[in-house]
Amino acid sequence: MAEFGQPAIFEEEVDTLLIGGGMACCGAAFEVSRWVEKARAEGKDIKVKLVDKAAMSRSGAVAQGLSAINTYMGENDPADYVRYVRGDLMGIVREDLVYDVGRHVDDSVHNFEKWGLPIWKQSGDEGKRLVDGGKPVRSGRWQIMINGESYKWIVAEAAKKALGMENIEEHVFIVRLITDKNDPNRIAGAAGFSVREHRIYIYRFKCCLLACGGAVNVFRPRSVGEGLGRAWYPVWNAGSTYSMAAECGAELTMMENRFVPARFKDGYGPVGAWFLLFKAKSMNAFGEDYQARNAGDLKTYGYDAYANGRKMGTCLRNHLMMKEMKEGRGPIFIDTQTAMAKLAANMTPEEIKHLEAEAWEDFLDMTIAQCGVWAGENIEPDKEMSELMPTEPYLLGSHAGCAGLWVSGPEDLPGVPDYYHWGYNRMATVSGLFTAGDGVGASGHKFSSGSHAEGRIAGKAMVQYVLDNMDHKPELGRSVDDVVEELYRPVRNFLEHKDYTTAIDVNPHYITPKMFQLRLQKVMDEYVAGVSTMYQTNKRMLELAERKLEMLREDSLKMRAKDLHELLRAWENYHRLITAFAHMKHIKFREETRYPGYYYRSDFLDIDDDNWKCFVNSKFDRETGEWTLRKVAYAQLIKPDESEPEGMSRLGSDC
Ligand code: SFD
Ligand code: AMP
Repeated sequence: MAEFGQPAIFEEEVDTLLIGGGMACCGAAFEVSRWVEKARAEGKDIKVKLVDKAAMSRSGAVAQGLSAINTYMGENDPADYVRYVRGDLMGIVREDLVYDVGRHVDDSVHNFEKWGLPIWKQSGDEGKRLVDGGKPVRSGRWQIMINGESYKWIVAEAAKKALGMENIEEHVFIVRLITDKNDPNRIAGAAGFSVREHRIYIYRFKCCLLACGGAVNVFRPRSVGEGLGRAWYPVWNAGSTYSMAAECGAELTMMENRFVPARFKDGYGPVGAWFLLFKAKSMNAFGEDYQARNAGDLKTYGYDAYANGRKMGTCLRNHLMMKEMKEGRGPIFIDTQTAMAKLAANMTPEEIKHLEAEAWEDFLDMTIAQCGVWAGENIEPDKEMSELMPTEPYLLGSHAGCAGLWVSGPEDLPGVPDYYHWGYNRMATVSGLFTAGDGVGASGHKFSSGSHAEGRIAGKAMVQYVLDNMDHKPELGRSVDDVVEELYRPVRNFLEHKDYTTAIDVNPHYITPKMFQLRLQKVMDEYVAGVSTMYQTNKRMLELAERKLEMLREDSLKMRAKDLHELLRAWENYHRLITAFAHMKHIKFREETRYPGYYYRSDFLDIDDDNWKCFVNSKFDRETGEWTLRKVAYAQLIKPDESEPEGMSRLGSDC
């Protein structure tokens, strides 16, 4: 029987492996199964497997549910969606990828409804599905409201049915991708371990989908003590996508980008429904409209959008809020009670009761802790305002951010430059390595629905890859012994040295995963534009960060694992470290402040379109530890709208 320190080894060969069980992988599972069935009918057998570090029904960012689907086209043109995403992300996005999501996303949403997700309908259309012309309740131009506590459960159930539980391995954490023995630029396998039993899993495959979400807890969070598990994005998204891709040589893009959401303070409750549906206003400590007050500030950045009455992108909204806080006019409040009173003005008592229930349900559906804060602090949203706060930074590619992998796009769009398309759709620069959702860079604002749709896009392309490479036999570029040795190093560190001291956590021979994480977060927070410097950094600070991160990388070999839980934490933190490196290197390379309100290069405070209206891509060499960065030209595929004033294409967040 396997025991701690001597795990059982399970080896398996499949045609394609889906790594992760979130929105993207659920989409891929659903789509792959359709094409596998078709291939089977033609006499070709394709074996698919999915591995998730958690239980799929409640894994990933949608674990707690959501209250809105933020990307649904409906009556909108995908070209306008591209304009919106481009504006929100300050002008630099892969418009081919964004358009591709826009034209496919609605089919995913229609399927969610078919599988049982309740989608709010306008009065008169209750019970009428979207596909049958039912009109959704829109909170914004792109967002629709749902009763989404069980959203993930519903989407996962469809994925499980499509794949079959015998092809799904839950509670397996993938640590490493392995390239092919005969071609270092081709993917051949992945290695991970069970977080429940003493087992190591080694998979060989022709291609894989790496969709392990974004990166949380890279920065010191605002939460402290027992609250440490509280963050806005899911703490179990540990940067696995970016680090595993980087370590097998895949090119990353826009890793300087991050998302700093404005959230209800301490509970991290999202603001979308409150601003868009309930039409709440935010204000400074003195009840002033700080957005109007600071509008002139946008002009100094070269942005006169707000002055012209257009709505601005997410980071600029943050900028106005941060300026207010820096200059001592905080805290920022969101006026929930006035918003509710206005909505209730013409309502019956019964309708008002329903409105109050919706106000709570918004958070009960997706961020339960916010209700805990309200209850704990005696805040009733219809009677009292709540504080808003910009959170610690997160790295992600699917929400209002665009960090991720550089991938090949669709081939059928006009005007797409060659360097946007070199292979299968959503394939990275390493052959056979695909990604989706938070994994795809330079293409944000997909949200839950777009991530599912993108998983489907990747899934379809992956089946084609398998069919085109039917005779290929993957061979691992490393021996299984070598991989096992590496994965269980933290366990060995513990077993070899645990008796050296009497206090289990204090030992000169090892570092606990928790200590490692705190060290990483301190460096990132204090030098790489975290909350403690109000999101500011400069070249010198970044140089110091690099030195400290380099030392942390040396010490990563000393991480200990006293049980399987710590083994998981050790590798999650290693993934965070490599992700942190990428973020720091990219911020250092881009000598401008492209995203005021997300971070500031205080030595280059301007937005410098002449030199930096381009992508930044990077590659990591695992052997030497070297990062190589380069600029890649941005191509505008969708022309600015005639209604957009000149220079506005990079701006308008027309929600
Ligand atoms: O309110 C490994 N999101 C919202 N999307 C919407 O459409 N509407 C909203 O209302 C949104 N809001 C929101 C959102 C997220 C959160 C946390 C909150 C509120 C509180 C965003 C979406 O959820 C997000 O865009 C998608 O979920 C992204 O999909 P994907 O597939 O890229 O990531 P995932 O779902 O987190 O899944 C990751 C999976 O990987 C697994 N995993 N498995 C094996 N080995 C490893 N090493 C692994 N590492 C991770 C995970 O278990 C998971 O299955 S609002 O704020 O706007
Ligand atoms: P959030 O709840 O902040 O994650 O936002 C959900 C959706 O609403 C996203 O599409 C946001 O871009 C959008 N959104 C949130 N707040 C605002 C706002 N004040 N103005 C315009 N759009 C917003």
